[in-house]
Amino acid sequence: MVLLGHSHDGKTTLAEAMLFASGGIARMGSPDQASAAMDFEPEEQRRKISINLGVGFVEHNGSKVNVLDAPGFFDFAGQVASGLRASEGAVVVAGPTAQLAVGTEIAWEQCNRTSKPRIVVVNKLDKEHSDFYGAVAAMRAALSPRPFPLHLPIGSEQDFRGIVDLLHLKAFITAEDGKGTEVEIPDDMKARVDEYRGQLIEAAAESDDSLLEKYLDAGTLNEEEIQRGLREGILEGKVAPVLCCSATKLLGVRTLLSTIVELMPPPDVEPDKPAKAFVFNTGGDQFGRVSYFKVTAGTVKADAHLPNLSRGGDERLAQIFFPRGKEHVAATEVRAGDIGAVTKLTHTLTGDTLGMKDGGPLPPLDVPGPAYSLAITPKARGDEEKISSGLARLSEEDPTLHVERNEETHQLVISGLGDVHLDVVLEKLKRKYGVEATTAIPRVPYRETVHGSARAEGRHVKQSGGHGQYGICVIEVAPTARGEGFVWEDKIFGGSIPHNFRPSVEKGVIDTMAKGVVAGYPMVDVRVTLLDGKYHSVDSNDMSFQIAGAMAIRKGAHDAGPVLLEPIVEATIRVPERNLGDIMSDVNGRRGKILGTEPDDGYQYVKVMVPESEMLRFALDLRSITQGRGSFAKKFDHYEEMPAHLAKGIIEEFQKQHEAAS
Ligand SMILES: Nc1nc2c(ncn2[C@@H]2O[C@H](COP(=O)(O)OP(=O)(O)OP(=O)(O)O)[C@@H](O)[C@H]2O)c(=O)[nH]1
Ligand SMILES: [Mg+2]
Repeated sequence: MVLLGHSHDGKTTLAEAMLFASGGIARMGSPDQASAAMDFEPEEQRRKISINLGVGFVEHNGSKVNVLDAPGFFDFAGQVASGLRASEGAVVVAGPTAQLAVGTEIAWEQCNRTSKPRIVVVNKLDKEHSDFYGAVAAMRAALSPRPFPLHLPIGSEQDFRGIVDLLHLKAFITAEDGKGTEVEIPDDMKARVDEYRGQLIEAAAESDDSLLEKYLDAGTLNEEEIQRGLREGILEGKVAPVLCCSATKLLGVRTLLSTIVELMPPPDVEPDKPAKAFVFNTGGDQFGRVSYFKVTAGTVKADAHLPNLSRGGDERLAQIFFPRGKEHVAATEVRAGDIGAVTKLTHTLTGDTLGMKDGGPLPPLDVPGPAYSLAITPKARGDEEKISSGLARLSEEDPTLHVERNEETHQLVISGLGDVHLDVVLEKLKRKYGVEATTAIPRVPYRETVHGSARAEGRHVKQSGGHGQYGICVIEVAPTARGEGFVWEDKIFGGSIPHNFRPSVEKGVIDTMAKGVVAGYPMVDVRVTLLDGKYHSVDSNDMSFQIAGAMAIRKGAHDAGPVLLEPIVEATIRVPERNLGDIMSDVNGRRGKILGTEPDDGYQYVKVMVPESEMLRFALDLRSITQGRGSFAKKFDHYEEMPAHLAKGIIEEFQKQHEAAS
């Protein structure tokens, strides 16, 4: 079971309560006190949010329930993907007010997209101004499938003290230790109980044709039938019952576990096949790297040797265990449908399949693509190696972290889902690999070219005393078609420069262009024609003509009207329909072009072409425009001439720095 929902709605606290209520942990910790089992990493404890997927389990009524605590913060959506992949169903944890949170909406969508059965828990019902019925109404107004209550709260706010179970028509008052005592359904709730039980029976009936017939005939269903209908409806994703709870007061926690055992589908597994396991996440702790796996077939035994079906090689699973937060509960075997973990695999990464050679690997993990990038440099000189190896390790553990050395800008660039994600990466670099780094907005790999053509002479003559230097060349600089690169033409008539020195001129031109002529970016799409020159039978040499070539291209490019080309990316942005107008004007403000839009169930896909330089902070702005509902993917498309006034700024800036440096 994976706990999903908006940040701060209480998933980690609820996981803690589930562990405590079922005796898995001796004391009830809290994310506020840095003592929650699921939030054990320092980066989580400092921020008081979950960053990694917490993995644990509880035993309840003779069944084992795996509890995965996903982070609600958008930057850690990769961990949500891991959690969804490893679980049969989701518990959507919602806040206790009529204000529907974006995170609840997103969790809903994730369940729909991955066809996960779900139940909903309205948490924090002990809080002042909490409003169970308002929360349910807000969800019913916005979400599909429409949720409906399975439990109703007895009392509200500080007086919230128990639960009416509409399926079994029972009421419980909960003591401080979370144990319930059965009581009569309070008189003043009877009308409500009737109303919501009616809704529940209807929902159960609608999930099965034979039940619907019976319901239409008899006007009601018996308890067994309701239960069967609910199970089927939940499994098919058509039904989403709502429960009530206060995680901090241990209220509704046992009833939640009972409901999971009773109504949520058991894992769909093949116990008799050869062992196969999917590594859905990788973490680290004092014992080294921990690989979390879900067994999809057969049984994984301690000390097993399993081939890695995704990247080859064998792994020995020396010690396997059931994780409970950072605690390792030793295991001798992990059966199909269950979750286990193992330390010190040698080359297996998140998303890999381990298994006997029977069929291929399972489909890889579906994580969001990179949205936000920063250039990273070590604070201390000489830490370059440390930083690259640390980042390599971290990106192996986190498939949403990408590391790349940009060959054009010579920067080391890290990309992830947002600024907080990359902040956490920096903290981990420091804590685990002892290296501190600074970041900056990445340089955009502009390129230089020329607009018109010009003739220029390069003259390198030094003949005062000793061995002289002599090289003079005349070239013409002109633009080529976009993408044609560099074209060299030799049109010297006669022998004004001997054949052996002409390649020297070309080399001088090419080397200078590679370094950039006007703004420090490589010059491309230029045709250089060697027209004329002079040489000296004693003083001319290779170097003199290289220098002459360099001088000529600098002057020629300058006179031919230098321009900058900028990379243009094609992006597909997904936004809620109501944000379409805002996004269109935002894209216009980024000098972008809208290529088209396509509706998708309340959302719009907007395809755009935008200069890369305008997209550097887009992930953050998109998030604030859509409150986190929007997402996008981009890829490089082509280079385009940059507007003159913008190019001028960059060229002048470079010249200024260059003068200051020389
Ligand atoms: N009053 C009250 N407070 C609660 C309850 N459950 C959680 N909280 C508090 O809500 C805050 C957030 O709780 P968390 O469990 O960290 O929330 P989360 O959903 O895990 O948040 P993320 O990890 O950021 O997604 C903490 O201060 C908890 O003490 C509850 O039932 N009642
Ligand atoms: Mg949490």
